[in-house]
Amino acid sequence: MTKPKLFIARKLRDVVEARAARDYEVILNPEDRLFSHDELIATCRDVDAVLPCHSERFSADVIAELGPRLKIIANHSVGTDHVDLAAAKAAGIVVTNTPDVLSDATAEIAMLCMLGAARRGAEGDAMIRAGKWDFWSPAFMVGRQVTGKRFGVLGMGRVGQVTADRARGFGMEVHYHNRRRLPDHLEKGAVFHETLEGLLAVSDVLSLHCPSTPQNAGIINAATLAQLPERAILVNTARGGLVDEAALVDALTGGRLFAAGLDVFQAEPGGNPALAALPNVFLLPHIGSATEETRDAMGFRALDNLDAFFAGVEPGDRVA
Ligand code: 8YV
Repeated sequence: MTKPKLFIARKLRDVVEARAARDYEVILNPEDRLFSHDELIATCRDVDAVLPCHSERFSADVIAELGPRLKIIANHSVGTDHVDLAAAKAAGIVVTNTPDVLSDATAEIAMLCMLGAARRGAEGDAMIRAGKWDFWSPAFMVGRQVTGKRFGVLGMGRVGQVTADRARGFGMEVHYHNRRRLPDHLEKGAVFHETLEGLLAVSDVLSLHCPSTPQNAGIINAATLAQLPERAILVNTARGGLVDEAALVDALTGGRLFAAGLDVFQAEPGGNPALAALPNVFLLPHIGSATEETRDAMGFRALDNLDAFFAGVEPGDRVA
């Protein structure tokens, strides 16, 4: 039987690529570079399946060019905002994602962002590396303690719930806003706020875990930042598009916010130079799921979805 032809859009872990090569005729991207719009179309037109990351944008105009051969986009990501799901559905292309397996890794990065922001991790690291640590006093580099503070979760899905568990481990009181209230066994005593405003008012730390949809674009902006408690901390490990970065810069420079811990940006790769210029921002380059364990699990999960599809079974993680 001929193997389906699969384009693996970015470099994956060797074990994942080896399993893929066993069951598929694999096209790799050995230089691991971001394909242009035209290259993506040309490559995907000639395969039965593609396994992309969040970096490959399958907009409606890309999907319109893909022709009859491509049958499935098996994402190596939980987020699917890089794929126009309606266009894929209309074109008869199945779309899957990789939920659950990255929740722990992303929750760890959210804690790193929170602590890096609260305890001035970036500032301290930069000072020593620059050879500028020439002073110490009890008044030096004083941050904010998170223990006993209120941890606000915007979007209490899988990642939000695991992140809330980690925050509980730091003795924080969990609050959340979500489309629906969770059942008791998932809520675990967290305080549900029916409105975003209700959550903002109590979030000493606000951590974003909602999907990036057109409705959520810029949901954290000058008006919403102004509703946080004085000197709150913003953590974003979800998507850069959720935050109006110019408003965030203003809130951080004006002292309205104490600090921010950010793993995602509107412009990636690269980030935002105005944010990078501020001492009270802890920055990471979109590495929420970047652990050996999680990257293996994500790769295998994407291959499980492909295997199911080509065996004529409904993939477990179908989103369109
Ligand atoms: C990835 C992500 O880093 O899952 C997501 O939505 O943003 C990240 O986990 C990425 O897409 C890895 O392929």
